[in-house]
Amino acid sequence: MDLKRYRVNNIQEALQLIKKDLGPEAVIVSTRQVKEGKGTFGLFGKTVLEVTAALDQEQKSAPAKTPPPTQAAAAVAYGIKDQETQPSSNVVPFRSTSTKDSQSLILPIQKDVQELKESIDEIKIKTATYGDHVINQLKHELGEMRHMLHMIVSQSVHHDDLHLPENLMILFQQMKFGGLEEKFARRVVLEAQKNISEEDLQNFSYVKIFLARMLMKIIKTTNGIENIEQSQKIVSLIGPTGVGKTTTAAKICSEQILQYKRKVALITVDTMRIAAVEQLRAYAKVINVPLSIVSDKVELDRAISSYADYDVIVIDTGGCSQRDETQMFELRDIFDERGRLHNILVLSATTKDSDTNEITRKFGSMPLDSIVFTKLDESSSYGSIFNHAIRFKKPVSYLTTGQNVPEDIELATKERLVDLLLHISGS
Ligand SMILES: Nc1nc2c(ncn2[C@@H]2O[C@H](COP(=O)(O)OP(=O)(O)OP(=O)(O)O)[C@@H](O)[C@H]2O)c(=O)[nH]1
Ligand SMILES: [Mg+2]
Repeated sequence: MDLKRYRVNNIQEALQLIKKDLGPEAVIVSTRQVKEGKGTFGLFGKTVLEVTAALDQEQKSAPAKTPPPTQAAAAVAYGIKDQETQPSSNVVPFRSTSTKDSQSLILPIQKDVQELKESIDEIKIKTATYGDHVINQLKHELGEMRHMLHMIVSQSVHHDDLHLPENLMILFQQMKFGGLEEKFARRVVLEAQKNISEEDLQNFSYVKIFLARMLMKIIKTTNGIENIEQSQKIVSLIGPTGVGKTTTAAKICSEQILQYKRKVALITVDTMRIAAVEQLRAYAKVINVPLSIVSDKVELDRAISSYADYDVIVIDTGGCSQRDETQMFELRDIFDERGRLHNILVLSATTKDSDTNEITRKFGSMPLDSIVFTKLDESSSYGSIFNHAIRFKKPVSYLTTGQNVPEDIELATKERLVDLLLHISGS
């Protein structure tokens, strides 16, 4: 067995040298990367490839003999036979022996195995350190959870004026954690306590369904824009910036076309921002509806008149900060109209209650016919929808649940809204 070791820059280089030195029947028995050079402990040396190749003496003397399958496969895999001959300048003398002793073949493999073991040990040490880090993180999070639990328990202790049977107390807590304001949650459970018998109060499902029915009476919905009685439905989407007015306008248009086969037109009063107009133009093209761009009430009236033979007109507006008096004045000038226009206030389910209240109060200076809650997919607490419904008594028309047009919109139904708070379908 002839065995040679080479230090080369790449495998192609090795193949050329092996072919030149040992011939086309040689096989590669091992490869590994090693540091070469003057750096301390070889740390800063260049990394080169160390390739060990072997040629069986019998093969050398009888070149026509087919190598064993594995060697043949290796030879093909490394393409030794296909390489051009090059001068063997990078040969590292190893051991050239003609003995049949297979030790010479085993030795480099043993060395490789040893190195592999060392690498694994190194990885084990690193993993152990990483494990510690993860465990510490988990411990920290566990500590935080314990703290939160403590807060929850101590909060419930503050309800010592609230003497509720266990099932009602659980549902009271659930509604509160779902974002329903405490005073509303209290009112609901106390009313339920008065109306449910002692026996039924022991039945959790019964109590839950009872509360669901109560909440369904509180919240109002419009069945999308089907509540609009006029033969031509004209809806305008108004609201603060970035809540999803334009996306929702496109979704409503699609719903009207696909589900009701109605003739739909789009109008935008967002003339200031080129990008916003382009966004709506792109939607109009995809949905295949005409689009008019208007800047004031006169132009809006003209555009509406031009769509006299359309079943539905959807009007998109530019985002308006409730604190910007000038913007609010301009919007009011156009949409402060009862009867003909159905104004939909678009609110994001991710906006905190206090902001939603302020927004609704400011936009409420115009007639608001319904509310759309967007971005339900980005929220985990839906009690604010009920807080809003209880506080402002405005019906909800649609819910949107993602960015996809037209898919991510649904009619707001009482069942769905109550389910968001009480998780009835999941129980
Ligand atoms: N996750 C999620 N994103 C939404 C939803 N509705 C709209 N968006 C995204 O919210 C962003 C703003 O949506 P727009 O429709 O442009 O909002 P807008 O109210 O018209 O914004 P302005 O005209 O700038 O005031 C976009 O990235 C939308 O894809 C929804 O239901 N869920
Ligand atoms: Mg917009």
